[in-house]
Amino acid sequence: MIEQARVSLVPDEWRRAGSVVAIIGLGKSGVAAARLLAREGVRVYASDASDHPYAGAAAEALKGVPWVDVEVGRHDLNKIRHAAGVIVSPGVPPDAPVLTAARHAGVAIVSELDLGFRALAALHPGTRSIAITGTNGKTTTTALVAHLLSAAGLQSTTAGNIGRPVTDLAMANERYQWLSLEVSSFQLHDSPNFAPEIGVLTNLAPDHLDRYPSVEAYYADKRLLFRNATADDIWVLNADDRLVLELARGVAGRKVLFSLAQSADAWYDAEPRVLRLGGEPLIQRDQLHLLGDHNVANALAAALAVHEAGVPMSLIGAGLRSFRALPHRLEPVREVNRVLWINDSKATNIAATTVAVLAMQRPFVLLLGGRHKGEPYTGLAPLLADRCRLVIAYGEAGPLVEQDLGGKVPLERGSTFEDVVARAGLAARPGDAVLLSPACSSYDMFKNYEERGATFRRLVEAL
Ligand code: UMA
Repeated sequence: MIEQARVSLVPDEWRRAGSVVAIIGLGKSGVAAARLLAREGVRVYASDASDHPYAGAAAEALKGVPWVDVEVGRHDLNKIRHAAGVIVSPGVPPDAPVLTAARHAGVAIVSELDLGFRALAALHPGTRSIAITGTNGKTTTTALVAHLLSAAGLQSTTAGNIGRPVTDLAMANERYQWLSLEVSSFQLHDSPNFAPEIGVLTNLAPDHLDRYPSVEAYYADKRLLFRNATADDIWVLNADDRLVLELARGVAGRKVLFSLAQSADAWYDAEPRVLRLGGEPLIQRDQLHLLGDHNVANALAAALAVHEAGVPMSLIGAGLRSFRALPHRLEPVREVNRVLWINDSKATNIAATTVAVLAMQRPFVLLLGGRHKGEPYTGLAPLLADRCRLVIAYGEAGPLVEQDLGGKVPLERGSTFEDVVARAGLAARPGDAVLLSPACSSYDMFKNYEERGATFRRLVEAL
């Protein structure tokens, strides 16, 4: 449980006359953090290096808020060096010059997640949290956890990387018994006070190599999920992932395991196609309306987490049966002339595209490309040999995709996103699927993966 006595909402020195706290980045996180601090009477200098910060209109609106000094287009390093503290948005890399300047000046840097978690403890004592991290599956698992808690009649909601900054939730006049928090490695960095009652680690695979110097550095940030582990905590771990088990080795608390391959606290019994929890049958595979075995793993993880939170088996089963795929995550969009179009725009790395490809039960055309994130595409080739009719490589990564996969699988290059969808329509035959699972970020052509997925949906609906 988050204890009020343990942490105050903000450090006392931030409230002193003359103190200013610097907020770096004015996306959703920075805007929410600025609002919270201003409400608490803390003076804020909030800046974004871009002329067009992600949350443009919201950042603009902050300009009218008393106590907040907003600057877009640059960071005033002098103000930041003299700040009482720095709140950093997850999208700002630790080696950004602005953070290096703060660090050299001895200014403490904390994440927006940390600020939000402290604020929750102070403003909503007694609220408990289940934190979900891992390379893939964390958003679906986070949504599933909240869905299962709500279906069991508990007051619950989601926050964190899934979309709503934790600071925003802390500020709201809403009361919850349990929170389902998706936390990214970026958010875990600089979060010394983060201490969920239950933590879920879905899986680990290389990702974000455009930001981290090594895969070990990325895993080290993931390990910060356990930084405040105590004997009372519960850790829900993937028994099929050696890296997950290694990362959690020696961590205080009770560990419970889920598996697709072997008997565990929650596991998939493949022969009768039954998901089991605590040795008892939970639901039939067919009653879970999600594509792919990886989603069975997500369902087992979520079931185990809420079971540990006290939800009875029968209510977990009913909740799993009523859950539907989230937008942009292996989301069936539409069937046209017996071709199923699937939006998996959220797949921004090789591991995510791998699970999508493994989930395909029919021949498929794969749309692969966007902004390259550092990993080679060669590992996909053996998986595509069986059912992939055609790869359409596009975006900035198009030449690299072609270099890695050309000659190994049928491949052609697309130009605009409209052209890519049109080519897919021509190549797919009745009974096929068209899978947008790009293995790349979207920033070469779109604002974010949501915009890429929404564009795909719009083009598919116009077919
Ligand atoms: N910026 C600077 N200076 C720099 C670098 C960046 O000012 O040196 C600015 C950018 O111009 C931009 C802002 O910082 O305006 C970036 O903010 P942000 O990217 O942190 O954006 P938010 O809107 O606050 O969104 C963040 C998460 N974004 C990232 O981690 C990249 C959102 O996760 C999250 O939903 C939100 O907080 C609420 O918690 C998105 C994401 O892509 C979905 N996450 C990654 C993923 O899932 O793979 C980790």
